[in-house]
Amino acid sequence: MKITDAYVNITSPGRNFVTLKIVTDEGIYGLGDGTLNGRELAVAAYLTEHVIPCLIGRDPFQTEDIWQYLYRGAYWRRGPVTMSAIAAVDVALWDIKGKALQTPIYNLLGGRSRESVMVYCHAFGKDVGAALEDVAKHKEMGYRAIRVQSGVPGLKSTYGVGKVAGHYEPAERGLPTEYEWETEAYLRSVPPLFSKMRETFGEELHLLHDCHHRLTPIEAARLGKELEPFHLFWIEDPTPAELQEGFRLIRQHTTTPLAVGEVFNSLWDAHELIRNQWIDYVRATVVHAGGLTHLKKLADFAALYHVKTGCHGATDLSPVSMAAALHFGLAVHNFGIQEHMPHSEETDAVFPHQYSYQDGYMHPGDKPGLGVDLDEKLAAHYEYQRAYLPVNRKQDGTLTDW
Ligand code: KDG
Ligand code: MG
Repeated sequence: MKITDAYVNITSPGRNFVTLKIVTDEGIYGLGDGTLNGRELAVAAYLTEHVIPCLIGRDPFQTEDIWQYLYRGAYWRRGPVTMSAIAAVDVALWDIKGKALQTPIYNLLGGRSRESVMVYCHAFGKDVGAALEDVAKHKEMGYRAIRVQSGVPGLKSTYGVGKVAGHYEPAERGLPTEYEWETEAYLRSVPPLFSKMRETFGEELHLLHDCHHRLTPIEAARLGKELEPFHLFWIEDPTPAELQEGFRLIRQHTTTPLAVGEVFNSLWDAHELIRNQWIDYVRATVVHAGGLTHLKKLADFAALYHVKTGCHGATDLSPVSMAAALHFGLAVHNFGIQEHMPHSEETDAVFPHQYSYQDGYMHPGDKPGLGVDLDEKLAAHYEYQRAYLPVNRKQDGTLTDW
């Protein structure tokens, strides 16, 4: 089998998605997601200008060699644009492989290690009362694990809390929105939020929280310690992880489990975190971390150190990535949990898919390959719209992590 053509589709059914389609001489095609929120066209150009010309004529079964060719062969390594482009190619090739062999991708990654994949959803509210209502609603929908974010008294906006109830989409059209931040107010607000959650919902429900890179290690240590009585499943991205050693300090002070890595692009971003057992869950995703070929290596490395997966699954990852994540989650032994932020109806219509949700668990379906398609005609109705993630400033005007 040979690759005869490949092209990038950019569509915006409510939000932007970049999809790579790779076509072969046997008529089988594969899809890969290359969406990088707020920087979509950089990945599209990287693919169109630099990657696609190198793919034509290659054997799509050579996932390892093509991965190495695009990674090592480029000389310039890593970074979100490069690694998302490589991921798009890699996932599309696995899709082709599965279709050619008439088997779902999870069978090519080791087969089923479980019946289905536990997912966590997002609940939020402008205050504790509204967050309680939203958690109750999601519990009713069958979720066993719920991420909880709430507004911070004194701040006009904060990460994870939508302007309207029930809907949160961080990227906004136009130039970046500015959010406001004050660490002390945030740190004061989180423990009472989770105290109320436990008091209301008991111990069984898994509760998660995303700090979204906003704390220093010692502030994160304080938060982790104060949350210990409420037995969280994890706190996520407590501090920016460029300095992997920062997690040593957090770890020395708290038994609250730590998850990190939605912005990671490779195993090397998590190498020290895993090797030193400073984290419990690694959140790197199939799209931003070089595809299934690389993520499988990362997961296998993490398994040696009792670190589990907890892959990113926000709506800026297209249904193509969601399907890939579910095949991966069904197969890898050290699966922990998968994030699930359901896509809009418009997005689901553009990407018809086999995966399904039931009672807090998801399944990728048993169709050969990924089990996702792209309706190109429908996609053409939704033109790309420039959008950005917000930026964040402290109350004195200093730019800080969003
Ligand atoms: O594009 C940025 C989002 O994917 C991110 O803000 C979502 O932190 C996030 C999460 O945990 O889903
Ligand atoms: Mg996050």
